[in-house]
Amino acid sequence: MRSDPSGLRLIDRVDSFAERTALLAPEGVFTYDDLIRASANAATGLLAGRDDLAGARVCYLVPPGWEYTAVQWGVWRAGGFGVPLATSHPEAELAWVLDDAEPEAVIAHPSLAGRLRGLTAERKIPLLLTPVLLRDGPVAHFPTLPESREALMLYTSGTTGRPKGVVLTHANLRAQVEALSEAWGWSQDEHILLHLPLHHVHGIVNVLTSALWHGATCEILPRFRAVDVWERLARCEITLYMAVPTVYRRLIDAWDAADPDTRDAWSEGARACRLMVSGSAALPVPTLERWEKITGHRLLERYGMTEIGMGLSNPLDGERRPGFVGAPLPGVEARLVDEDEMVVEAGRPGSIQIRGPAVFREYWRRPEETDAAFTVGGWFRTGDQAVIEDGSWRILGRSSVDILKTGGEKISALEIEDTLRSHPAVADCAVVGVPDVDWGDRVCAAVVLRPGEVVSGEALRSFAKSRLAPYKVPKDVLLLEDLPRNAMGKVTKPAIRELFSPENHE
Ligand code: MLC
Ligand code: AMP
Repeated sequence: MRSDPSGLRLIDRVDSFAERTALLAPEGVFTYDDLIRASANAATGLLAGRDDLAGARVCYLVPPGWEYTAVQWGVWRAGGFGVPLATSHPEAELAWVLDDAEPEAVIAHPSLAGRLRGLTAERKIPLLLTPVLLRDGPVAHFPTLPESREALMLYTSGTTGRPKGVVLTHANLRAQVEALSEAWGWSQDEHILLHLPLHHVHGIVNVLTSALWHGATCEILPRFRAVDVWERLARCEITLYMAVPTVYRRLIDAWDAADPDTRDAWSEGARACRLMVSGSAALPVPTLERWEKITGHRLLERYGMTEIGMGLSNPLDGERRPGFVGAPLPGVEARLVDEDEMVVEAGRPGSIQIRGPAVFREYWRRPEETDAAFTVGGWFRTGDQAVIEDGSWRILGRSSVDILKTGGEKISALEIEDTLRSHPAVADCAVVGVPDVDWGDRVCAAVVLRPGEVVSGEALRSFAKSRLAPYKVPKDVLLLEDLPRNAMGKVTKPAIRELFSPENHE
């Protein structure tokens, strides 16, 4: 079906498994040939007579599934730079990405287009709908692309300001997928279940792109529901499963709530899986132990980051120590350094730095932040702390108290504080992550109102909800007379965290 080599290995490999099933999606069942055909239609529409999009950004807001995948490949085949938008984001977050990425076009699924119509019209950006873009027709010739071409821009929160775009090239994606292929023993016979959001490396690279690279089958659920996942596992077809710790905990809760026969069927299905992986946040040891009891699987925990893909992983074969994330993946150089950026002595904690072909190129249009993120020798400063014990790495946490992880989503406390401070009744506020068995960090806000103002915590949550992604909205808001400060007048976040501990909180 395909006419030209693309220069992109992911696409050119398809010839050897064109007839195989690529996706079991909410929209139906699709082969690799179908994917080539649909993505050719999308690429033709995007090119609109040109030879190459030459790295122009194309944003897409499409629910996880067949159309999402066809659009992503279409953007790549046309030489475009894909910017997936998050289906959970309100207009204000989408506007931020549009203004930062400056796409030449935005693609939307009709069910989500309403959120983009006003935004694209104001900015005079064409809005293309998937049914039109994917419609069959004569297809163009596509450019042969260098692997250095930008492939994906994924937005990530940092300590400074609003989310920034992480630029990943096709070479980065290939390095990420190849590392996981070798380490986790991927094959064409794999059948992986996917319900993770498709604006992050976890869902896009570790699950979807890895499956498509191998000619395997990716089964996509429209969203996460614990019972749906168990029912799919119970059919004993799924060979690979990857999720964040919050999801494993939800699955355990659903198993506990089920009747004994159902539990047996679910456990048996999970046992039929070849490998189950956890990552994106620390896996609590009790969750690992309980999961092993229920399914017989000791979860393979790995450590990664949007900027680096996956860095460290427990072994496929061999000991997976609870609370540890293993060792560097193939092709990944990793080291621990002290505050002077000297490599620490064996057994001492330090900051994780990563180097290798999987590491991102730059933060989009932020040369200073990019420079600050890398050492002279090209090591990326992750901002995470770890220690190596008996050859295995243990993550100790982040250097900054202002970066939180809730349900696998990284968020900036400062961004949420800025949003709350933009409320006319708010004089000051501080956002903290309170340790939580379900979310990892539970996002909580302490707020001081301006004199004479009366606003409820719930009203402040609604205000935040209209401006921020739902996972950034504080779960608890505490109204205070003043924020706890140290002798220097600086807000003390540990003291604020204490205020949210159960004994201090009605
Ligand atoms: C949803 N909510 C969250 C949340 N997700 N709140 C905090 N943290 C989250 N992660 C909000 C909802 O909007 C809702 O708000 C309320 O919490 C309850 O929602 P829910 O229905 O219980 O949540 P659900 O939609 O089921 O989502 C939970 C989840 C999801 C865990 C399935 O968050 C998820 O898929 N997380 C994975 C994220 C991920 O892929 N991260 C990888 C990043 S890449 P309200 O107000 O309506 O009640 C990376 C690198 C690496 O980290 O190493 O992989
Ligand atoms: P993100 O920027 O969303 O890609 O999130 C990356 C961050 O998630 C890392 O910098 C870590 O802080 C955290 N993380 C990912 N995997 C793990 C893990 N297995 N254990 C602890 N933290 C993790």
